[in-house]
Amino acid sequence: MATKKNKQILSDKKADDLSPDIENAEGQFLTTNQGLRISDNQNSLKSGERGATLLEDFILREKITHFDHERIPERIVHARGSAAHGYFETYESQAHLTKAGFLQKRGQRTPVFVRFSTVAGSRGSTDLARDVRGFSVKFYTDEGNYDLVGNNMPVFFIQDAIKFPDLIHAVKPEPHNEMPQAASAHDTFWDFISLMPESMHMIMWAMSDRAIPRSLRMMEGFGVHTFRFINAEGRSSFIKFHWKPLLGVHSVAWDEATRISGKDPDFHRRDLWEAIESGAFPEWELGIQVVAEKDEHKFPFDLLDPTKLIPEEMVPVQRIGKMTLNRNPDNFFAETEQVAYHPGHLVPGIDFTNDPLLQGRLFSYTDTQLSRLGSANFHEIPINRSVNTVHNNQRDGHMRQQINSGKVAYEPNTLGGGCPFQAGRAAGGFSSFTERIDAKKIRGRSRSFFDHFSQATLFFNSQGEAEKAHLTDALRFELSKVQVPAIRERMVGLLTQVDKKLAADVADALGLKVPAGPMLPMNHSVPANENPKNFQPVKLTLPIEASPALSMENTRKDSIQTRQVAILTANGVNDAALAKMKDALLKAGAQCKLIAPKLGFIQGISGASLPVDQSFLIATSVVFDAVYVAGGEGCIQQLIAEPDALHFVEEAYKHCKPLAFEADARELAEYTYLHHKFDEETYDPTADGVIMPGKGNFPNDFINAIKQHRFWQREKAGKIPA
Ligand code: HDE
Repeated sequence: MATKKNKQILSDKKADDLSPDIENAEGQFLTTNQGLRISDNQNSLKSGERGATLLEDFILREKITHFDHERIPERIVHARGSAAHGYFETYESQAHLTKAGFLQKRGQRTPVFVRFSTVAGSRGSTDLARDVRGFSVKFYTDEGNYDLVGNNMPVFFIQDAIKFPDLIHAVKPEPHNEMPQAASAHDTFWDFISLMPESMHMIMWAMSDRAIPRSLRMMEGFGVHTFRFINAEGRSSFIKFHWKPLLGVHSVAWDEATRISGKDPDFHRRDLWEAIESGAFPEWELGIQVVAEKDEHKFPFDLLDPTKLIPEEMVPVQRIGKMTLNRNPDNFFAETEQVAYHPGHLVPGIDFTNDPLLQGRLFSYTDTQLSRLGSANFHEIPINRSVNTVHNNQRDGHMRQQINSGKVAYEPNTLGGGCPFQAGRAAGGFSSFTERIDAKKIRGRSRSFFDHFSQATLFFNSQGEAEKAHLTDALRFELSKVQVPAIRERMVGLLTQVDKKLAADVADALGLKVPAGPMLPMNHSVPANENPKNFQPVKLTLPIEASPALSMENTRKDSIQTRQVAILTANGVNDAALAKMKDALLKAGAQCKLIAPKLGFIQGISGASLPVDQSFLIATSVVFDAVYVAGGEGCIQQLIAEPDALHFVEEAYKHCKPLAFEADARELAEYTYLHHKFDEETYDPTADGVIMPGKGNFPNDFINAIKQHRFWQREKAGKIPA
């Protein structure tokens, strides 16, 4: 039961609800950690003006000692992350499926803290690495914390937790020289993968554009494993969790990702922070796929196998609530760095399955907190505290915060009136689903885990033309970085089982012949007691050949909310036309930046002076979604004389972004690669996302183009020099 105080916390979610120790130093004196006021924070205590520093200087020693201990170990995986506070609101009661308290009533709100992350890189690595993204949600429910610790891809590389250290050792920088940082494009990763056919489905996802999201706000989230919902009658249903972003699912181009990594390695972190600061709160709907207990075996794949998804066309996703992120953390370390997620943080009504990857995770997360946060009391750190008050007989330990009164720290007891006492089911006590188990103790896997390719093929077949091309290019890129030819050959061998053309296209770039099939031996990927030399690819038939839900081309494209538009301009700009375009963009929810040769102000032809947001010295097209080139004779001539402006336009075009030119700005386009666009009589500017004033409504045409996100068809026209 939530206490009165905590109920209040749940109902009014103010900035300091979950972090009661927030400091307000306004008007306060500087003190030591013991509260002593400090009179001089500029000079250490010395024996005379030019003398040595005295050991006695306890103020200096306290300050430096604390500084020396400022760091804690970064996460072994998912070290680089960004987080935000918000709330989850339930759409309709899910009582028929689960007794979880936070899913019982329409409109019920639960505070959340969400951390997004990359997996492979260190804490300071770039946001735009090709990688899986972590998507961890802590629900502060009044029955205790519930953590949904998922990823932005619905499957995983391996089937059994015992392979996780191997996978991570393979993808991390190589141990002899600590290279490369935050990249899978190196020998050890592909050596491992080429021996692990079970990874092929996940490899398709990791090589797709899902691995380079446009924004953390524009990616899906998945619980990955199959979980259970348990209702009040004790009935269990299998559940797959989905987070669906209301802004749609969008990615950047790979070339763009590499450039963003140089121009703004904090691109995703900044984007999340700025969206929340500007009041454009990111939103996701929580979706569930529900499979009745009796239907567990009706699929041509195993629900316990984390390398498989349930296609949405087979089991539709029901949307049961919405999450809104509306507050940035006050302190990165205290919140984002110290938050401790754990798939084993459960509430009544939600339970695990026997997925062998999930089972291993249940051990790992507490263990890792002990080494990172350094104490069994990590649950007392403000960001990790349950809003439901904790009562138990666990005591003491490093940095204990709670002061337990009385002499009773055991149960059963009479001296404490028997308290705290067990909560039966009726009182909201957790009880595990009573799954029947009657089995031999073995080290092995079910035969139903041995189809490694059918869903990899399903994913590939479901991709649009541009998506397939990007995936193929990603494999070519990654495998070209591999130094050992045998690893490349083994990978092409595995790809033959996914798609023959994919294998041939990748082999071509690597200068290889396509082998007939996978090369042997295939490590442990055969059922127990069978010789790895006998590995035979298993490929089951799925009832569908493609799943449109797996293609980003079918994502929603109905909004330009928070899209960043670069307005290229200079003195002599047609400010009336600029204002018309800018107003329309802002009204539709986009954000605009004025970019000019110099900082300060530019003069419009009507005499208005406009403040410049960025000069070409720091501006870069790769952090924008679209470009508008303003008009005005003087403005255009200055931009034509500015090589960075011409590069800006070409680069945005290369990355398939929408561009709009005022009528007289077309002259600038003549100086760029785009010149040929306007030469062709048949050219239809709107189809290619290059917009000029014409018959339609100019700002509207541009807005519609931005909604499309990218015009990947430009890539087919050949390489664009930018
Ligand atoms: Fe994790 N994982 N993981 N993982 N994981 C960690 O826990 C681990 C797996 C995921 O934002 C660690 O607190 C094992 C799958 C996310 O703080 C560690 C296995 C999925 C985060 C750990 C897996 C995830 C982590 C490191 C295989 C998607 C970031 C720091 C059995 C469903 C959480 C920490 C955050 C973090 C172990 C596999 C998601 C070492 C052993 C599958 C999003 O405990």
